[in-house]
Amino acid sequence: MARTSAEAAVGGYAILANPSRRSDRFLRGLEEASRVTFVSHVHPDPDSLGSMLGLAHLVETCLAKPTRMTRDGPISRAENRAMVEVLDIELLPIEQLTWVAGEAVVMVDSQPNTGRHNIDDNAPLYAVIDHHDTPGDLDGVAFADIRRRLGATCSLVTKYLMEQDIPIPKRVATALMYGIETELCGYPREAAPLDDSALHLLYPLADKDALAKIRNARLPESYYECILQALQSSFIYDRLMLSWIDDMASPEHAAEVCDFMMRFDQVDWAVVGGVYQDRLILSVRTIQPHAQAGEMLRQVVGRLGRAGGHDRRAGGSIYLPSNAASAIEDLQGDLRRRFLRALRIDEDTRGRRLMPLREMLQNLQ
Ligand SMILES: [Mn+2]
Repeated sequence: MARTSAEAAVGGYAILANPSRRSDRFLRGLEEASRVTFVSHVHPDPDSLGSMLGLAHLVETCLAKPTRMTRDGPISRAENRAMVEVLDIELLPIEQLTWVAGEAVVMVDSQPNTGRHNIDDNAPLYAVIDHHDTPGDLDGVAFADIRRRLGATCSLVTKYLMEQDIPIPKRVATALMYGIETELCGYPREAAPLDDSALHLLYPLADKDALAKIRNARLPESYYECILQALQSSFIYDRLMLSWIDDMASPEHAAEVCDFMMRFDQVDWAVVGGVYQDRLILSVRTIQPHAQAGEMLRQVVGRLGRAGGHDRRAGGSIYLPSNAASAIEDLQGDLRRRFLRALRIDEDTRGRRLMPLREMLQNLQ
């Protein structure tokens, strides 16, 4: 049955009986495309990778068009690298892209002009499919499907595949499932019923051995260096813990460390700021529901840089004109005041070290 609908689609409008379905409208707009290229945000995560892979499968199966998947910047998180390797996902670096006549670009898991892309402005952007709170510039985009309540873009892509009733290969199911899992199976959990129904569909189809390899990816030495630095620099202000890392080997370390720090049972908010090249990378987590962490971080960062995210997770980056220790300390002080103000914590609150200095010194002996 599934094969019939795929064949029918290649022939034209046969399956487009219900024009209100988003997946029908999405595919209809691509019928004249010569090729479809998928792009996502910088340092693509499993939700971006799974969404690109799922939609490429949809377009190849239903429209028999050639597709390309891309990566914007390096993939640094150990699990994400393992995902690309284990599932053998071919990604074209975004700076190598050139466009052919009639090409259509589909952006997943982010929106244009949010400061999360290096794609050139002339890209023939046809569609944006996303679930972030961070609003982007959708002017002139023919197809947009933005669902802010959804835990993962991969859930939306799974729904498109279900609507078109095409078989989902093991590799695609594994990528989609891992994409959803990483976005919502941790804690804090931000999930909608569609996320759960997508997981329910994908679980029996997914390659469990591949998932185990990805989930248990081995970690580089730099991860432990960052954890140590964060532990030594952490200060607690009421229900907020702030941690700094001087020098990170990868921009993802801020988020990895923040996931770890958020589990501390005495705070509701964890903020990690780490220097990566000429930027301070910020990561925020909260256990409070409906906290609008993305909006909070956007306010805190303001004109200093870019930020965005979800209810309980957010990230941002600030350009550093100088890597001098004093310049970074000044910025850290400024950000500390801004975070305290944003969370309505008394600005005169004296921070308490997570690890008392005396103990740190004693441990060295
Ligand atoms: Mn996502």
